[in-house]
Amino acid sequence: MTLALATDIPTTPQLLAPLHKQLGLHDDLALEMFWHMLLARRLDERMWILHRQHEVAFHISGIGHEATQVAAAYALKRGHDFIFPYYRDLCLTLALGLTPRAMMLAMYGKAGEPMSGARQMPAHYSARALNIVSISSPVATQIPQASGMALAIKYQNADQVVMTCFGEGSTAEGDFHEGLNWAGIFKLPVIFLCQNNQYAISSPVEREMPVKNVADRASAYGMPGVIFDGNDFLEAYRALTQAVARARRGEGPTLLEAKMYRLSPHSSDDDDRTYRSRQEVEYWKQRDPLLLARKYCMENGLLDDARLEEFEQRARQIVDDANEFARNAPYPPPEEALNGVWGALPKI
Ligand SMILES: Cc1ncc(C[n+]2csc(CCOP(=O)(O)OP(=O)(O)O)c2C)c(N)n1
Ligand SMILES: [Mg+2]
Repeated sequence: MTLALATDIPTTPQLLAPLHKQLGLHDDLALEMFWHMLLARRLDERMWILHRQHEVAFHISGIGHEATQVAAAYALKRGHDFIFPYYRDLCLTLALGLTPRAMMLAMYGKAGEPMSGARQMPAHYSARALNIVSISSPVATQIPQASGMALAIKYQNADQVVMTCFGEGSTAEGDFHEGLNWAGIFKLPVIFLCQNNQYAISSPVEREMPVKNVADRASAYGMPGVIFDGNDFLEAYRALTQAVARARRGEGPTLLEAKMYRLSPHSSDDDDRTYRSRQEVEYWKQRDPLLLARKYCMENGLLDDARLEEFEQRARQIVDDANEFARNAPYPPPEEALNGVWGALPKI
């Protein structure tokens, strides 16, 4: 009898099914999640390039947030549940069904932009048919709105849930505390998803709050606070599906805190070299959620080099198409500027 070397003995994780299967995701769904992360990244990168080429005026990026966002999209019932997103939710809203053409039309401020008729800034994602509710630019305003929607759902005995997203800096706003307080008192079916990317523009997290974790605040509002690795799309999916299930069972709200890192500057108007070192950014690039998801898919036989190349080419075609479409679209006629603002133009 030959004794197996210690290194030949399968470890416990190897004996178990791959994590995506443990979480109830079949291979195609896990790969589809990776695909949305990849497409979101390539679209986001193109937006940066367009800004640097002076083609568009402004970009605010979701690079580094893709794992948590794709997990959020897959944890919800699309077109049924309600989402109150924030400006970094490119991957979330894309995975929920907002099109790259719509996003590019918003970048260029062109006619036909379906979210606001090109009146809002880019990244103010919304889609009535997908129950993605329009955001306002003041941070955290979406939080009490989400609680209000959840109260309406509870009142009507519907089985929908509500999710809202925000950064950790926004948890210093009164709106955050009021929104969570209400949700806690009335045990509302709402998930508060904090995407803690460690900065609020140039302020590091230690200057934003006196506690270590946003999740620590949950107990003040009578709800669980759950921390997870926001760079890992499957750990994110685990946390999100649990919170969604809890809300759907009528057990009330959850405050989720996804720990991650903002890999890009705050926006196209920000130079992050003035407040954080390149070494720090390089360190976090090792935890880039897209790279981690790619590694997982490769190691678990969901993806190979040929399929990855196919995905890259498809993403490039979709991004090129959206870009050309928006570049060639006309601007809205000036006389439409006040449509949807005034019931009837005031007589002057
Ligand atoms: C009420 C309000 N105050 C300030 C701003 C300016 N502002 C826009 S984004 C931002 C940072 C928010 O940081 P965080 O909530 O952590 O989100 P992140 O941008 O890091 O994703 C600030 C201060 C704003 N839009 N609204
Ligand atoms: Mg932040």
